[in-house]
Amino acid sequence: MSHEQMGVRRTALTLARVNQKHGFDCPGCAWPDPDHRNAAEFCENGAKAVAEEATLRRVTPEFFAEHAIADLAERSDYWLGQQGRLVEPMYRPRGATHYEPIGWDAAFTLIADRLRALPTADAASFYTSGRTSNEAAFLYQLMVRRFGTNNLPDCSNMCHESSGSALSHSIGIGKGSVSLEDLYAADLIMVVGQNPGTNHPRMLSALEKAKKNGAHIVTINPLDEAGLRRFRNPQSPVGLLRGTELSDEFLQVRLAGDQALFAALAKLTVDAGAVDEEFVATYCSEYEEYVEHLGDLDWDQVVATTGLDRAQIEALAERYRNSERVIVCWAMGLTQHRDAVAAIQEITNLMLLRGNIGKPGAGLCPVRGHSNVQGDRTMGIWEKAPQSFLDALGTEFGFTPRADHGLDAVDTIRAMRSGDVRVFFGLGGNFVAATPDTAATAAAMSALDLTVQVSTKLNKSHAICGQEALILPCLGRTERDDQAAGPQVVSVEDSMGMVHVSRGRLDPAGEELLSEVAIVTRLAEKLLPAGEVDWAALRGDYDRIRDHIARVVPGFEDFNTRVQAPGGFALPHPPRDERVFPTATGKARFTVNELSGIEVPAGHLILQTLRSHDQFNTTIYGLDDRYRGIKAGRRVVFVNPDDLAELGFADGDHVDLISVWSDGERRAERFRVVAYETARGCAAAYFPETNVLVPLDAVAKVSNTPASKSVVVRLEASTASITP
Ligand SMILES: Nc1nc2c(c(=O)[nH]1)N[C@H]1C(S)=C(S)[C@@H](COP(=O)(O)OP(=O)(O)OC[C@H]3O[C@@H](n4cnc5c(=O)[nH]c(N)nc54)[C@H](O)[C@@H]3O)O[C@H]1N2
Ligand SMILES: Nc1nc2c(c(=O)[nH]1)N[C@H]1C(S)=C(S)[C@@H](COP(=O)(O)OP(=O)(O)OC[C@H]3O[C@@H](n4cnc5c(=O)[nH]c(N)nc54)[C@H](O)[C@@H]3O)O[C@H]1N2
Ligand SMILES: [Mo]
Repeated sequence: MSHEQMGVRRTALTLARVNQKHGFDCPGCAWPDPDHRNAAEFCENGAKAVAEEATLRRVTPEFFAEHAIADLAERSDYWLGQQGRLVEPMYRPRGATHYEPIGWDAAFTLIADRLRALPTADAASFYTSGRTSNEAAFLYQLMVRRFGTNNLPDCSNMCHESSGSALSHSIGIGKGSVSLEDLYAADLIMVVGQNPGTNHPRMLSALEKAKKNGAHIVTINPLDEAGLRRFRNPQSPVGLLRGTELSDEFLQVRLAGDQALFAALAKLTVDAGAVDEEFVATYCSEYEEYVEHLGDLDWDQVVATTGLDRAQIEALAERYRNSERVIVCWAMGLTQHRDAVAAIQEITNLMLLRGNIGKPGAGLCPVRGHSNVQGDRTMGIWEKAPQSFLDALGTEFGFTPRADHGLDAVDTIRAMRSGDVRVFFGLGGNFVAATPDTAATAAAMSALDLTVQVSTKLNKSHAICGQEALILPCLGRTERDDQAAGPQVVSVEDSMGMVHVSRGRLDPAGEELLSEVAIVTRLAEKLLPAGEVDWAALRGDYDRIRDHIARVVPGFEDFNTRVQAPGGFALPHPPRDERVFPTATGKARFTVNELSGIEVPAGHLILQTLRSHDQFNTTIYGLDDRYRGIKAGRRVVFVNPDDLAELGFADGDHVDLISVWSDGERRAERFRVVAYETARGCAAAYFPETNVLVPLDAVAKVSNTPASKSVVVRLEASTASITP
């Protein structure tokens, strides 16, 4: 596929430069690179992400003249992505049926005029997707805050927000506490609610090394995901290793059963007298309350909620207490549930019981998705940034940033719906397709006065757009970024808090393309009073942006020098580095959360919405899901064969999926049933197609993340004749 899109020579040149010392950071995922990089430290899915960006196809003004916006809105995400790279700024005037070309300067003037005409700065919301570089993100949030709002939703709100909420409370920092070296030194690694074979293929190499060093690997998932069981080295397209079983043990937990599972493991650890008393006494608070709460654990509820045997749980508890160094890794299988924050805090509780944090080979490892989603947060892309950050930003730039909280992703949709938000600006991403409740969100988006999308590729959010709309095409990470002071590099932060440079080398896809930094600074020049910030100087030389970052963000001192080091540098993490826990109690906090399962009426299933092997979020690379045996189709629903029999359906039937929620029913038509070994009572289907089923108000407590992995549905024989 890469060859077809990029041409053979370009493919070879491009792939050789992914994650190399003088190359660009892989846009595929946020998994870190080993110190001694393999000459071919890329993976099949990293290659697809690069090919998608380096494609030779172009979306030209002629294309937009040919295709009405209404026509584009009918196309699939797959078709839209296949059209190629966006190369010219495009504008939809109010009432127009088509996009037409517009000059950059006119585009920036138009956005600034519309923003300034709003009754309040809070009538605009500024979204970010996680590919944006540190430099662009920092300037973007500065511009937005200087404009006067904290409405800075980002893809994190739909992703690892639950991890951030849980960990900030419990250990005082919302980031994971392990490095790659820790993985190699662990005795026990639990991979919970994550499918690394597809979504973090380079993690498999790390797990393989950990296993060689003696780690025992346990996976906890409703699905027996292929990469973990039938591992092939992702470094090699054909697979160097044959048939290694990476995972030693598989616990087929029910959807949303993890909180109960980890509470049970904690209870068994306490009952066995295996608590690290010294660690708990020295570093933790609220232990007594927690142990008292564990005393009430109801085993019947645990078995019902997890779908696991008590004996299985006891065996894992024994393994846990006999392991000196334990790491728990997790991703969306934990974060996208109503009680996600509680489940992650339960994992933290278990880890605290035995001091599995702040020592080599142990710790908490939320595995981030987008390649710079963690860095964007560090740079202040956060609707509720801490006051210390706002103070430092204000001091550096001579203004007083607002201290109140802005809108996150879900609240942005609510505010669009109520008319309080009138302008949407997206720095990357595909808001309409990635967010829940597609019908409601699309209606809200279409009613806006203005939408602006800074993008590399065509997507649904260009087609389902505001009354006035702009598409601003930008450079991708693989491309050379020439500015006044010469070629520029940007920086990113991986999932383990390592910051390093990314240097694009390919010729830009079009002459008109601007970098994200250039787009933000040129808009800022039009929008904000002159003379406050020398935006042009920052645009000309990104070192100057990094000088500001060095003074504002803790851990970035001497940024320009340190980022040049091979492999970059590590950001401080007090719990990991020195067992310091900057929480409200000054200690690591045990947290009490009541167990409450999901109510599933008879005849219903819990549906999780997940990724196929052939997509990157809303970008669809192809229609197969090789690891799950699916060919040429995405409208499939995986259901346990026993559940199928009970419900009166069979493999190959076509069904509508109907989700039930307090405000009514939502329907997704015509999915092919696939009998599949998932946990009983659970089903799975791909997003974004199933986002129509996720109610806007079905969110995780505290984090407000859409609960897109626990949608209560029923199946109905499909009467729709054509596949939508
Ligand atoms: N190729 C590729 N790479 C990607 C992405 C991509 O789309 N394509 N997306 C990137 C992004 S933004 C992210 S956030 C990550 C996502 O990475 P993942 O979190 O691996 O992505 P999902 O496909 O959502 O898979 C969720 C996994 O959790 C399991 N699961 C679901 N619910 C539960 C539960 O209640 N309990 C447990 N224990 N398991 C559960 C599912 O069966 C599945 O294995 O990947 C990143 N990398
Ligand atoms: N039902 C359900 N919904 C989900 C999820 C789920 O598991 N289930 N997962 C959620 C998660 S974890 C996430 S992170 C979100 C993802 O939400 P988003 O980040 O909003 O979506 P993406 O599909 O990653 O965005 C793809 C678009 O980004 C643009 N793009 C790509 N590279 C660049 C770049 O370098 N610069 C710029 N400016 N634009 C670029 C392209 O135009 C492309 O079309 O979706 C969430 N939605
Ligand atoms: Mo994500």
